[in-house]
Amino acid sequence: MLNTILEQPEFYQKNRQTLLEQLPDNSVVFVSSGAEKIRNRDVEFPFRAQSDFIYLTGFEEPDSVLVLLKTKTVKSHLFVREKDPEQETWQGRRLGVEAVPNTLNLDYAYDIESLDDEILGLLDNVASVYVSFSQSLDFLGTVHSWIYALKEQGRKGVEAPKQVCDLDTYLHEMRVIKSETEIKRLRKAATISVQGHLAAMKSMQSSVFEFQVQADLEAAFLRLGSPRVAFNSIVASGENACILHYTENRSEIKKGDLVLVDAGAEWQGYAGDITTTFPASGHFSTEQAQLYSLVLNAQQAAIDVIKPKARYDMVHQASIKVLAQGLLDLGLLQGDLDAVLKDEAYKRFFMHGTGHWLGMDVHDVGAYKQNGEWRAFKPGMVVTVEPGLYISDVHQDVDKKWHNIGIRIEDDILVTSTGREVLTKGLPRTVEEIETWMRQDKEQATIEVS
Ligand SMILES: [Mn+2]
Repeated sequence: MLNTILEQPEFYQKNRQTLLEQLPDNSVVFVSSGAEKIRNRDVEFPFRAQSDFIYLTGFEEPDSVLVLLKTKTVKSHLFVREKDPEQETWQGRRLGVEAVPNTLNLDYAYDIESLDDEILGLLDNVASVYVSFSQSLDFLGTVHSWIYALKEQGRKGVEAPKQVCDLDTYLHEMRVIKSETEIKRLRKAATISVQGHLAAMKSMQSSVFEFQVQADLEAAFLRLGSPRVAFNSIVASGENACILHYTENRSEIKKGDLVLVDAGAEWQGYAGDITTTFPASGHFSTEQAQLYSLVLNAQQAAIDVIKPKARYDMVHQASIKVLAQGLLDLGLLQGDLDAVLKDEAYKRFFMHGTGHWLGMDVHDVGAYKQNGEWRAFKPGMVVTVEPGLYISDVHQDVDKKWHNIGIRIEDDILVTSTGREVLTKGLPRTVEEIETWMRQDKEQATIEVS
């Protein structure tokens, strides 16, 4: 039983076909799965193949290279690690060369060890090479070394490729618009992520430290079958929540703290991405509640603008407008709304964007602007909406009662033909809903225990 093969090989076959249809004749595509990385001594980081590679193969082993050739015919070639009983006993099962064609619906397979030799034969008379310009320089260097080797053979009549093109232009544009299969997977990743966040809130009954909340959050992901987190979980209490990518998760949670959890599960290669912010005690202070409700209003205003043909930047515009007005109303900013928006004074408390594409990568690929214009939404696009406010002792001029409050609220939104669908449904979101949920949950838990 191999765990490195994803479901529905036909989905990946379709992706390869759609990609090649867009490329000119006499083209070749190279996509690498990536290599394992040493963490320390002989311990490796958990391996996760590059998303482009998974998108075209449904396969997750390291040291694999996909070669798609579009000449007179269209052929797919995959280089993988050969089977090796001894290595597999120590390191884990491998698919092996022989099983590739039938298992992954690919035409030819080879041992990765023979890559440099085989590739030169495949590249003869190919005019254009397509490779991701956002992939590691190591791989781009390897591709260049093949072209160089072919050029060396020019006197023997070998014709080397004449241009290297950015595969991202085609492949990442495909990945921006999600198919039905992808939407199902994103929905599942969202559902598991919601369950993890509920577990994190419930965890407050028995947790003293951030890492204990993380344990319950990620336990829920794993229990529901997610093989890994989509990105390193953030469990940030009090002032830590003002560090946007805080992942240490080591602090003791104080009773009056807000706890910010930004985490998502992965499902069949697709990411969930949710942020919840809730009071450790189950009860918001006045200032926490005021800021929280403001962020929630901003999020709702931002979500409301998402529909086909709305421009991407309208989401951010809607959220900063609500946040800026709210900060003025609370006396945290001075002046009038137009001035605050124009000179971006709100950036002191809200310094990031309101969202990003979501897909196989949590910050998914795809252009945000086209020809200098923010692009318009289309059905099948998936974005996160995640306004926030962060006030800490960095803001010395701000009354201390606002300090150490970091709030972010994030959901995953699918653009549909008629508007939008929130994929991450099922979380208590308003101040009242959260307080009620945490109180009820405590009561239920007490009943369970007794
Ligand atoms: Mn996000």
